[in-house]
Amino acid sequence: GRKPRVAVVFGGRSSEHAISVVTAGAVLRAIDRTKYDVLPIGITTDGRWALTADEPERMAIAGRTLPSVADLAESDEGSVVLSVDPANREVVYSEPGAVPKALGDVDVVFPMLHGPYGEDGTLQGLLELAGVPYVGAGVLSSAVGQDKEYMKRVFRSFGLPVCPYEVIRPREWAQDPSAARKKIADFAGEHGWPLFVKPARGGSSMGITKVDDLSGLDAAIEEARRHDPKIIVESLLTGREIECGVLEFEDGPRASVPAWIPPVTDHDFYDFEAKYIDSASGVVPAPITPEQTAEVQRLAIAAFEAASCEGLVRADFFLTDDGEFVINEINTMPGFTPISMYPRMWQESGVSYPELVDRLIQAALRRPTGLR
Ligand code: G1L
Repeated sequence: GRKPRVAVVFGGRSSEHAISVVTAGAVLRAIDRTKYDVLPIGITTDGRWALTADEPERMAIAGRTLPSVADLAESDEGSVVLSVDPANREVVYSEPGAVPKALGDVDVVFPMLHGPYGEDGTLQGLLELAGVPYVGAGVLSSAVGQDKEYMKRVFRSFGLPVCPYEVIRPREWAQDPSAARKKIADFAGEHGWPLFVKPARGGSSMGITKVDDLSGLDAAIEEARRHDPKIIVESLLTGREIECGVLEFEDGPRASVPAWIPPVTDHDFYDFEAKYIDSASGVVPAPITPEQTAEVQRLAIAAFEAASCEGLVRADFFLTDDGEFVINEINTMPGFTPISMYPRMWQESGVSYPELVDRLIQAALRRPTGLR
């Protein structure tokens, strides 16, 4: 029969636009063209959907130039609008004001967008409405994975160990900042300084400040609130950062060989660039005992199940100095270039990058649409 058609959706209205383009290039290169047809669909930084050339070699960093969908768009204007017709799952293409023309069916979408409107469940909801299967996390797990508060609530309710935290909601800060300040001071009194002040939602590490005492608190809250009006305060855990990949196989989720992320010297913590670009610094397999490996793999699969994940997740932990694992967060759309931690952990577990991409597409194709 005909080959399944995979639409790779990438770019988007995010500061990580170029990372998404580079990663989509690697995925396009890895997809087995004897098995699948591909339809690359870019989203420009101003939110327009555009068909792009199937030319992964143009989707790399060239000298000092970052790739962008605007440069790849096949339309001169870059003003192509795409939608999926729910009646027949057909991708519809139209210049604004022109008669839409059909591009043919799409069997599965590979979403590769960072942050709001891509990673948070909204694109996943659009695809649910259209009845098109897609790779990776669904609406609920995507949304849980984007909200550090609800992530902790879900993990805690499933018996997973989480670090102490406190939340300042938008209205609390707007109506009584001194009460909010006191809440955090009391938290520090109980759990000690320093604290991390973070935007509660949004995947990247931007807007995060380490605070050593009360004098730095207001500036850190204001900085986090520039990214998200809801903020979360967490106590600093001393110990080692350990990550573990989970991948859905035919018979259910399996955990990868874990990795150790050594502390970075020139950054205060494992930040944005470190996460996506310098991930070569991660050590795979993590230098931990076989018992600790088994334990973190068990916890990673438990986190995947607790958040009702599908396809894949990267689960990030602290291994405290007293030998206890604490789950820090899950990432439903982890860094995904061939040198990123998630693909490297699976490589070390015997799953190559092309096999990983194929397994994700197969898992999406197996999945029923609608309630599951
Ligand atoms: F679809 C998957 F497999 F779930 C998937 C999608 C996107 C995994 C990883 C990613 N990652 C990215 O798109 C990105 C890190 C390049 C930007 Cl969010």
